[in-house]
Amino acid sequence: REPVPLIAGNWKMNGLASSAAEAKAIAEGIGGTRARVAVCPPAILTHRISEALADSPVIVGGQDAHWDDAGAFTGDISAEMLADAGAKLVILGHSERRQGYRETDEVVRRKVLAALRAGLEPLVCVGETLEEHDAGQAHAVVTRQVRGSLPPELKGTPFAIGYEPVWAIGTGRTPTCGQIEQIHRAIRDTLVDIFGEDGASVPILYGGSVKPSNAAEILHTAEVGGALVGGASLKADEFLEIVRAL
Ligand code: G2H
Repeated sequence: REPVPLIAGNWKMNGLASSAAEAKAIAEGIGGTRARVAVCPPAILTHRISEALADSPVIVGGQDAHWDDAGAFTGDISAEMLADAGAKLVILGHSERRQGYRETDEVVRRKVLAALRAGLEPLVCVGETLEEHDAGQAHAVVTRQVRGSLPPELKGTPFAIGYEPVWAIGTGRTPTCGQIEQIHRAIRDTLVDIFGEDGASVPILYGGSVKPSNAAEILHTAEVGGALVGGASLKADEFLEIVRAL
């Protein structure tokens, strides 16, 4: 089975109540795409954006969730809370969490399990730093992250991978399509190795400075099953241009 492409907007720490209008504009503009389209607003907007997108095929996602279901974790949000507010998906292990909050593969793996308990589809991010890239370790780092972050319990349930080279995030620098294809193939081989045939239908998204001007070429690269879009997902018209580039 071919993966169904997924194009997800990661708003990061951007957006206020007024962004419900932006979400609506996205829903109104996606007609005809063969991709699944998701927006991942800050957690506090999950409910409001879900309401704005009710009756639309656009999926709402979280950007992170705790590994436990409930308890004394001041400031944290559980996967169940995201689901309760209308989310269907959750980004886990984004490099901004791995770097800024020292999340390890083990932490990400536990968060994936929490997402599964809550019925959320995990979108698990991996990617090498500039140092690792320059040292020729991209392949090794990324496959190690895939193995370490994905629990066997994922077998048979929908999930997606986001490959985001850290040096390409918000920097305007993007790898060549050849480089993207190479890493995506390594991720695919690892997924098939872990999950057998099921691994072949997992969408592998590219993320890192995807914008209208480079979207078509990236989205048409072999083994690219969609995009995780940050900065260019904040304005509906830019995000829609990316969706239409597929
Ligand atoms: C990578 C990406 C979205 P941007 O983090 O997750 O952000 O498109 O701004 O590089």
